[in-house]
Amino acid sequence: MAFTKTQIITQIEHLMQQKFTSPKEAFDYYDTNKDGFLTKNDLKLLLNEVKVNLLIRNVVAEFMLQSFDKDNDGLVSWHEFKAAIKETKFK
Ligand SMILES: [Ca+2]
Ligand SMILES: [Ca+2]
Repeated sequence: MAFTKTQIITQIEHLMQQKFTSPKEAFDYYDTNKDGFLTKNDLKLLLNEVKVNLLIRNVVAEFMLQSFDKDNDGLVSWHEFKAAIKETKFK
């Protein structure tokens, strides 16, 4: 199954507009342990909600982590998340 960063971001954007009022609210929701970072598992939770197939979820989570994680610490900070979402038209 093919997927691109744009397609995934678009899916996430739709989810957020339906479920959340702001990207920060979404970030806080998926940051389950409230340490200010999203782990790969947190991203998988998000991908579950945007109906990414279970078979590719792990691959997509890895892909998202790599494209969002600018400082390569293996975590997505609020700053990195915001920067990724900013590429969309989310308001
Ligand atoms: Ca966390
Ligand atoms: Ca990071």
